[in-house]
Amino acid sequence: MSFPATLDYMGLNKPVGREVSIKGLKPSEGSIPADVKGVFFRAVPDPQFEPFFVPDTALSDDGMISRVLFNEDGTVDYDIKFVQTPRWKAENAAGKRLFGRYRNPYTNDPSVEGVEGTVSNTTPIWHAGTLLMTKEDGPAHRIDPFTLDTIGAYDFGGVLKSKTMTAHVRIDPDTQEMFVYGYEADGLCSATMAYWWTDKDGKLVREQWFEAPFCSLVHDFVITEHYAIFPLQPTVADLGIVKAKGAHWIHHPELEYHVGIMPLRGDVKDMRWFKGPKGVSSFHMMNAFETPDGKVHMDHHVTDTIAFPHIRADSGIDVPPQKLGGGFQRWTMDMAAEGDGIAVTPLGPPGDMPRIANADQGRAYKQGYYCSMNPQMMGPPVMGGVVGAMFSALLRVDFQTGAIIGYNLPPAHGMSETVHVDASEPGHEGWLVGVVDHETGPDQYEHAIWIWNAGNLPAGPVCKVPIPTRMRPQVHGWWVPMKDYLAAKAA
Ligand code: V55
Ligand code: FE
Repeated sequence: MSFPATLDYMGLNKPVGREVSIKGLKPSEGSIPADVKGVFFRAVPDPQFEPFFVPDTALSDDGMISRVLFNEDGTVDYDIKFVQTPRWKAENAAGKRLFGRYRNPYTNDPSVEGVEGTVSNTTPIWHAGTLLMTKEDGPAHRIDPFTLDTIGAYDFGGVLKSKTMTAHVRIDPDTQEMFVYGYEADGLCSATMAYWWTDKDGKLVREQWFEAPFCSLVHDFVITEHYAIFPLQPTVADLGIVKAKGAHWIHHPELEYHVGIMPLRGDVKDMRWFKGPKGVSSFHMMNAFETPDGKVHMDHHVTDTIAFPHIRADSGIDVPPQKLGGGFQRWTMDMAAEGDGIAVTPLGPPGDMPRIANADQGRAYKQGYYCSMNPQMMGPPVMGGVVGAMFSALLRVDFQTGAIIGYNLPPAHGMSETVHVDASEPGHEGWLVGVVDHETGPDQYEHAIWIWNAGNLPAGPVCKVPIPTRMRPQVHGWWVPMKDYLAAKAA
């Protein structure tokens, strides 16, 4: 197969496409903390076949579900399999790519008309013993957590009406209810959004639809104790453009970032829309919380314009990656006052892939973690991943002191998003577990799982477990403690 010579398919992003199973791995340095027993599920995009619409984007690569199992005996097992979506099956049977441009059915091979086109490549979600692979443009696909085989599209027991489900859900730490949404809920480029939640057992409680101010790329959302918050970046889908075989997303520098806020278990008719700065973008929210003065605060990673180079190109926005401004920001919306303004407070340097302890979801919190770039990097970043460059630093934000300190990866190292693992020891912040890639030579990579003490990142990793196979960069991950994993097995 010959993939195009673009960053989407070169270097670390070179397609691997191999299902592997490796058992009994051991640390090369340090030892695995006793708290780290369970499963690190990872979503890894990897294309089966080369695209015929060029340039394509890594966002369209087929989803693979990867499992890093931290066994009771201190060994680690590594497995990865393709998510067998209808699209994967159709293309596998044809022996070639049939779907064209990113989320543009008008560029597909006619043989796949009506075939679901999602690749489920973004986040593995675990709730109530059910494992899902998700992507925001279609239904989730249910995965057997033990065989990693695909069970099929998931519609919450036949009741969900939305045609799409986000890759970013939120789980209330007190009730274990799962809060979910979908955009383009009733069809391509529609501004209709769906919002639903389930009880702790995964049973859908209520699904509602509402009209958003525009069809936005709503990649993540966030909850507080009493509110659901929908962040609509000014990145817009237009059916006319898509029908003309154009881009799904056009970023609009003149349009305000909109934030919709409604009661968490309430009615969509009570949605209130706030307006932030024009033309800015953000994909991931670290957290949100309320203060007694009636304000809602949302912490997220903002860029001055859209972070994806292909969307900038399609939107006629000429900003090279190194000129992309932005930072970690707190946006505050006043629910006790009239008006639609948003107050912006800078919190820290640019980055992405925020993580918090599950118990802090939606509550005032003391610390959070995210990936960033090493400011003293010697040499270029390791190229790879969906935006083209891997992260090279892991930061801890202390919200009480405002201090942000962390750990810089050595030169020629890059990392994907971590997962947070709780500690049993009271007062211990827990652990961060992630994959680190080392570029050992031109087109040569070594990969390992690294584990950090979340409360002491500058000390460096406490443990490294080499994974002796070529790994493609991950998007998001999910941690499942061993007792939850085994309970699902018994079910
Ligand atoms: C993102 C990722 C996607 C996607 C849309 O990280 C946005 C943002 C991996 O797929 O389809
Ligand atoms: Fe995401």
